[in-house]
This record gives sequence, C-alpha cells and structure tokens, in this order.
Amino acid sequence: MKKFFKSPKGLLSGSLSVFFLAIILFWLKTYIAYQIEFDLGIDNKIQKFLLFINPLSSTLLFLGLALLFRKRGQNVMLIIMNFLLSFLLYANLVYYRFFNDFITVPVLLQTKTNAGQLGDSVLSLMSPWDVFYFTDTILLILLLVFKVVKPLSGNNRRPAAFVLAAAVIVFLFNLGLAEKDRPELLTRSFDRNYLVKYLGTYNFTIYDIIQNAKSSSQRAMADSSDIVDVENYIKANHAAPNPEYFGKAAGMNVVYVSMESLQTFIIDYKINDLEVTPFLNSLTRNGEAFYFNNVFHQTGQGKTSDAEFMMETSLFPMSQGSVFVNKAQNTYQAMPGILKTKGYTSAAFHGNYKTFWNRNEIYKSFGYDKFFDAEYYDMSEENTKNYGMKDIPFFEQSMPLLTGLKQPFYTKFITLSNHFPFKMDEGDTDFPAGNFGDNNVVNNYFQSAHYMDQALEKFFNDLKTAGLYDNTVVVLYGDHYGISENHNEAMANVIGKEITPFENAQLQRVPVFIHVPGVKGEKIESFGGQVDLMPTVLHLLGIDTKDYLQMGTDLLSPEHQQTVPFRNGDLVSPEITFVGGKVYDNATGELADQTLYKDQIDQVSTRLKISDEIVYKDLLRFYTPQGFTPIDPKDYQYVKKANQKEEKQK
Ligand code: GP9
Ligand code: MN
Repeated sequence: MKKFFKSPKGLLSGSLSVFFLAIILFWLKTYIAYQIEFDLGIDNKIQKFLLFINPLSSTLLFLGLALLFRKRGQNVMLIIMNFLLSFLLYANLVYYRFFNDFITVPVLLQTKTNAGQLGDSVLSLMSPWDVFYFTDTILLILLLVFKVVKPLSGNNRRPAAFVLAAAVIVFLFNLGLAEKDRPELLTRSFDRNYLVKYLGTYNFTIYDIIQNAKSSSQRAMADSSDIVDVENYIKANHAAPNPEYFGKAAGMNVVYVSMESLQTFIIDYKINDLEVTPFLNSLTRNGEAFYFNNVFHQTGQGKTSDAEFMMETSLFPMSQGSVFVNKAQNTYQAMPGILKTKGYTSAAFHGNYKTFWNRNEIYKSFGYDKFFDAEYYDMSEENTKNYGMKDIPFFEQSMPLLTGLKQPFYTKFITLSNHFPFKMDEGDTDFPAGNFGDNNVVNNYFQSAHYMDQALEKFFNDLKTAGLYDNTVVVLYGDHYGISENHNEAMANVIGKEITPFENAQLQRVPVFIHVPGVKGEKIESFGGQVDLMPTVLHLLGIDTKDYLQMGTDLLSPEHQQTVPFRNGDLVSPEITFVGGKVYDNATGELADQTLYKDQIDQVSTRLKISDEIVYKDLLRFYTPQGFTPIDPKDYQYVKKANQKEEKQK
C-alpha cells in the first residue's frame, strides 16, 4: 500500500499494473469507438475534451469494483467487468449502425420489435474487424494466463476505495463541464445523442436505467380504479362542440405547423415600418383563417416537445423534465391514432435527428405511420442552421414526401429557423434587425421570424400548387416563448412597457391560426391554452371528443373553459393573472384581492393534478374510448433503410 503512493512508476510494474493497464486500454478503446462509430456532432473544444474524458469515470467505477474481490478472484472479475462493458459498447455500436440511436431500457424490454427489426441484418451490421472492440479483453486474458504481468492478488480494498472515489470525482468534474456547455443536461435530457456526447455511453446507460426505474415504479403503483375520479372530473368539464362549426372539415387532410419560438407580440409588429410577419398578418384579415390572439403556451422544460405533446394528446406535459423522454412508453389516445380509425395516414416532418426529444419513441405510442427526420433531408451546411434544416429548404424538400402520402392525411411540420439565438446566415434574409439594445438575441429575432413567415407563405403556395389547399385544414401554432426573461430590458424597448411579472405572463401568448377550406375565419378572442387545440380541431373534423380523456376544451365552443393554467400552476383568465403567488387585475396590471380568486387558483391546480395522474400513472392503459383502436407501438418503426427495404419488397 505504501508503495502505491510512493512511486507512481512502481504502480505500473507493481501489484496493480494489470488493473491500470486495463483502465487505459478500455478508455482508449471507447474513445476510438466514439470516433469511428458514432456521429455525435462535436462542435467545440469543450465537447472534444468531454468526449475524451467521459469514458473514464465509468471505467474506473466498474473495473474498480473488481478490486473489492478477494485474492485471485480480482483478476476474474476484472476480465468479466471488462467483457461486460465491452459487450455493452459493442451492442450499442451495432445498434447505432442501423438505428442511428443508442440502446435504452425500453428497447431492451421490447427486443421483439427492435432486435426483430434487425433480424438477419444483425450479421450484416457486424464485421470481422469488430474483433478490435474486444482486443483489450483478449490481451488481458493472454497477459494474465502467460504471466506476462503480475496478477492482482492479496487485499486491494484500500486502493479500491481510492479508485471508486476517483471515479466519483472524475464524474462530477465531467458533469460540471458538461452542464457548463449545456445547462439542464440531466433535468431536461433532450437528446440521447447529447447525453452520450457529454457523459459517455456507460454513464448514459446508468442514467437511463435510473430514469426507467423511476417511471415504472410510478406506473406500478396505479391500478384501473385510479381512472374513475379522473374520468368523472373530465367528463363533468366537457365542452360540447359548437354546432356551427362541428364537422365543417370532415374528411379533410390536416397539416399542423409548429412555429418555433413564435410569440403573439410579433403579429402586426413593424420594424422601420415593415411588417415582420406580413404573411401571418394577412391570415388575421378578411376571414382567411381563425386567428386566436389569446392563446398561451403551457410548456415546461420539454419546450417544442411539450407543445407537440399537448397538440397530440390534450394532456399537460410534466412539471419537470420532458414527458417525451420519460413517458414515451405510455398508452395514448393521440391524434394519429384517433384519425387512423377514420382512415387517415399520419406523418411527422422535422429537419433534425429523430432522437431529439425522443421523438422516434413517443411517435410510435402516438401511432405515427411515418417520421421524416434529418435522414430524409439534404442537411448540407447551407441548408442548416443550429439544430437542423432551415425552414425554406425544409418545406421545399418536404413537399414530395407530403404529396406521396395516401389521403386523407394527418401531418405535422416542426420548423426550426426561428430558434434561439435567432441569427440567420448571410443571404438568408434582407429584413432589418431590430435595434433594441440586445444585439445577440432580441435584435435577431425579427429577422428569423420574418424568414419563417416567408417560408410559411411559400409552403401555403406549394400546397395550392399541389392541389391540396382546398381540402386541407392548416393549423399553425407558436410552440413556446422565444425571448426569455433574461432579455427583459430589450423586450421592454420592444413592447414599450416595463416587463413586470404581470407583463411577462402576457408575453406568453403564442399565435394560433386555423385555416378551414370553405369556412370564413375570424379573430377569436377567447382565452385558451395549447391543450385546447386538439378538441377544437377534432370537432372541426366532425369527431366527437366526449369519450376522450382530454384536459382542454374546444376554443370555438360556447362552453369553452377560459381559465388558462400555466405548467407551474400560475394562471391567466380574461379578468386576472396569477403569477408568483400574486393576483393581478388584467385591466390595470395592479394587484387584486387574492381571496376572491381562490377557487380559480385551486381549480387550476386540480386540473394539472388530474392530468399528472394520467401521465405519471399511465392511466390511459386502463381506458379505451368508444370506437378507438388501441395503438401498439411495436407496429411502428422509423428507420429509413428498413422502410425502403419494405417498400422495395412491396
Ligand atoms: C429540436 C427542436 C428545437 O428538434 O424541436 O427544440 P426546442 O429547444 O425549441 O425545444
Ligand atoms: Mn421550440
């Protein structure tokens, strides 16, 4: 033991040499695998460094466990641990070669689909060179068997304690750096790619196991009796459809567009006398579309995906973390599934990788037939910005995919260009930047919003040219705020008022447009939230929602519920705004007597609680609405290669 500290040189020739050799070889091997096998999108020095150090903590941890064993048993455990980790790495990279994704617990639990999908092609994904991924295991065995190195022997518990402590310290250092480059990495956990890039494959697996255990214990505690109160509450609060509009779009195609970071203040806003969003503004006039100017986003940490979740399910997302990531295996009665029973095909279009927000998993539970992700687009430098495709080439390249779908279809398009930090490339827009004292973010917002507006106009024209416009309902919605409270000073210049907590709540409005062919639209001033869109659209399509467990109510119904919960329990209604524990009078922005609104505040927390019950306990698995055919996620797969193979066979 003394020697252990005295001479580091002695370390390698000493009693622990084989252990340290194993660590170094395994570490390097993993790093080489990262370089050769995975496309992790490393784009700065910190990320490069993190990629290099991230295998270390788990290597120390798992190989270090071997030192806890007795005498020669340590050598056997070292080999076993090395083999298991190597196997995990190898399994991941073979899986990645096909799916462009990493193995997760749910994937292992549904081996039938995933491994089955791979089927005989597993072999084709392997190569004799792959033996490389086991060379260190083989080398260790040879070195020990032929006694080239001194085997581990005696009691190494003290060094083990140091090694394990080092594993923790390295991990914390790793996590600290990762959080610096990418805040909220673990709480939001938006993309497996990112987790692997920052923390490594092994740490990712540990993280994934913990997350899944948490989720399944919540689920395991529930039984079918839990649905009773939920069902009673929701049915008592149902808003019957407005007969004037019910079924006005029956049988039509549906297109949803998620407008990245678009807030309502931008509608009709001008910079140097130029409209920022002339196309969207035109939809607010002459009955072109229904324009909802008092709809608020209700997203949490899941941002875009939370908004999608509400559009597809009319349930609230989670108060913490992302429902797309954590509850993808739940049972849902989502838009694609509901419309499938009416003969619709469904497809999602997004110019980013399918693993982002775990979309490729939860879309299966929603029943999406197709998911056109980055693989389907020309993601060249000039076409992309930030997370992926710029909106104009995105819509352009989507058109052939869209027109190839069987009608009627239900589709959604997720735009990206208007994403923080909003800077467009040279030549993408000639629209002037704002001049509000925030050159890096707020000023750019007007340019990227204008660019998106142009992309939308082009898309509408393309729909017309393709002959789709007259039988397609188009729903456009802002997904969440774009300008956070960190930019309040510049935002005050934009709206000409100080951004108090009250004003900040008002800024959470996101524009919503619904174009229904043959129906004269109008401005709808009712207050509502994103959960309200699903029943609104279903009613337009002539689908009754009274049997569905949805948290929203039809915005066009006279019975629509106008108190809008924010995900954190705050609320806005036509009369008051409740934020940060205080009630404000909307008319004056001044504080109001809170006691008068206690019921309203309680009612909001009940609504959120009911929704959380459904989501956390996966209650929809105990409930099948009349006429709905349950979705089996195993029927869906979004792998381009596999789809092409299938189509060829057909
Ligand atoms: C990424 C896109 C943007 O795929 O949805 O995500 P956001 O950060 O807005 O949630
Ligand atoms: Mn977004």
